Amino acid sequence: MFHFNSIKKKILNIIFIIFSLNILLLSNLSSFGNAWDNGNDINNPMITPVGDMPVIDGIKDDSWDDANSSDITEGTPITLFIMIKSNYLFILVEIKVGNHDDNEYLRLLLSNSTESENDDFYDAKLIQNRNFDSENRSYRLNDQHLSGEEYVNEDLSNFNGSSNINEDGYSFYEFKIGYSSDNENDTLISASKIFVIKIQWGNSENANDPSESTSEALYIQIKATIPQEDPEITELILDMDIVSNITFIVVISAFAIIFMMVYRNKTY
Ligand SMILES: [Ca+2]
Ligand SMILES: [Ca+2]
Repeated sequence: MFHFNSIKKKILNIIFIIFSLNILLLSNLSSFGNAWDNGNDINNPMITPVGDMPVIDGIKDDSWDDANSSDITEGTPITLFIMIKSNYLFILVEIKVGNHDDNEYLRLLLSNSTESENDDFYDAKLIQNRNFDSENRSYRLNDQHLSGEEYVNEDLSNFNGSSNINEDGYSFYEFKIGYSSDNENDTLISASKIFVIKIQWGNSENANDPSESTSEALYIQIKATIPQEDPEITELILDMDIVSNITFIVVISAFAIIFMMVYRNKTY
């Protein structure tokens, strides 16, 4: 009896250690890298509210007051604001550090779905600065797509953007992205859609000290009511949801009835 209790105690100790290690591992994973504090989970995406139409000038004006936001709190402090207006997705990224390389850039990476492997971020929008920390600053915009492991420029552009530095020395990147695009390489945006974005920022190869950081995945959902080009598609998706729910209930009920009939047959 004593021997059995001792084995039981050892097994319980091992289970306790495995359980504790799992909790440690999970808490480390959740704080790893450039993680967002909002919208970091596919089941809890960041919702895009309807805001006012902002001027694309790299300045965070009052039109951003109704936007939803998410923060990267470890490493470089960054806040991303998001909203929609008139079939455009607006994103503003604030990098809260005082010193900026003359060649600082910010690239928005977009997946066309909820998939978030590196290859899934096929579409990208780049704002590349020149002389950023001086009076003569300028920037260029490039709509891009992934080719191998690099983002290459496209002839067609489906966004407008701008960058600027405010009185605190923080840099701002402001994007205006159209829902639809003539370029098959671009992410298409539509009502109810959940998709993933990442941001990538750094100093270009021409910089004195080249660097690049990439955020964790940020799940966003276009959820406000927006006039759709083809409303029948949305209605069909909703109907299919109801149909699949009803089918599920019918199948489960059928199994329950069959099970009860077999059970009764066996008992009589
Ligand atoms: Ca602005
Ligand atoms: Ca593109």
